[in-house]
Amino acid sequence: VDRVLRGRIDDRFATVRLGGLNLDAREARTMRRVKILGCGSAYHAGQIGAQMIEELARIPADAEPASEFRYRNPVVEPDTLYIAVSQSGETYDTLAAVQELKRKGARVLGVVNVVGSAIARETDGGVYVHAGPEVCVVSTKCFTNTAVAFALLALHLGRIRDLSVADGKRIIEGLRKLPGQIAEIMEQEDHIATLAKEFADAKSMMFVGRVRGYPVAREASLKLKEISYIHAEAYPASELKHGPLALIEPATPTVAIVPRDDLLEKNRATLEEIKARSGRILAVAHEPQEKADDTIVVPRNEPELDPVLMGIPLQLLAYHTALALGRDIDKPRNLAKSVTV
Ligand code: F1P
Repeated sequence: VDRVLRGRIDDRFATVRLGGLNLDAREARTMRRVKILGCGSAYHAGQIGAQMIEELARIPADAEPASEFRYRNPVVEPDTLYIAVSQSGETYDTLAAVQELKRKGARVLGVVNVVGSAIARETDGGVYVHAGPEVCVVSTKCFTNTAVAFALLALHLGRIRDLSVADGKRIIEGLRKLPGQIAEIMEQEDHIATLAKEFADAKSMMFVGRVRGYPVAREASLKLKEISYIHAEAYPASELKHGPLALIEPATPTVAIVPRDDLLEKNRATLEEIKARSGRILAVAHEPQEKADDTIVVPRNEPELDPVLMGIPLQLLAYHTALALGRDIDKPRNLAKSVTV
């Protein structure tokens, strides 16, 4: 944890690194709020991060699209820690939000992939996520790595604020298991590709997830939209009954992200509500779901790390759906490597 957070992960980047958190223990103890800003996948990774910070460090935290934040004359508070998230480090909306916050005297950290990028240079500190230098328009590895960086950050803040050492150990052990578990998920690629062929005919798809599953649902629906151009909606599972259930019908498949064992009954009820409307269901869960037509089974880890693992099969689902439709995945329409306007 310390190695990553102090920016010492790779000395090759010595001159351009964000330099670690740059946050002393007193600041970390008195901080009252964390606000995370980013666009697209970076925003969704920020939503995961906000949940982790609330859960593991017990600091109120939320995420907001940077593209909206800067147009609404936000209240900037001195005891709020702002964190900008960006794969490219060049996204204009996120950079502009950082600059605006700095003008107002806020402390802004970055969670960034591209070394030496504009956001990395403008922030007061932060971490690189080291998701690789490959030029890829659609963020995938970076989304996963950013979620891991937030788990480390949440642990670090929790530790400074004297929260449970047992939690820290539990999460660190969970993080160690991730590479092997990700390999297990990748072994299901053929199964996921078969499912994707079935979904390629859909005009519209619904993604639902409860609590930790919700940012994953949002990200999965964005991936599908970005590269397959299939219309997709994402809803928090508990919001379905407030209107969107009307959209469920046989021609609109639903992907339900249902990891939490403690919410098993609620999740089952959601699946039943969808099934009652003859909607086809693909569940992403730790064990096969009786009410679903298919389940992608994701290995069990610590519950806080579920979003890290559950996003991966759905990135693969979007990829194979786009492939089945003959889309140019590396050059999706209307999407640039970094959105600079
Ligand atoms: C933000 C973003 C990506 C998306 C696409 C367009 O980029 O919305 O999430 O996949 O590349 O830009 P970034 O700030 O994370 O580089």
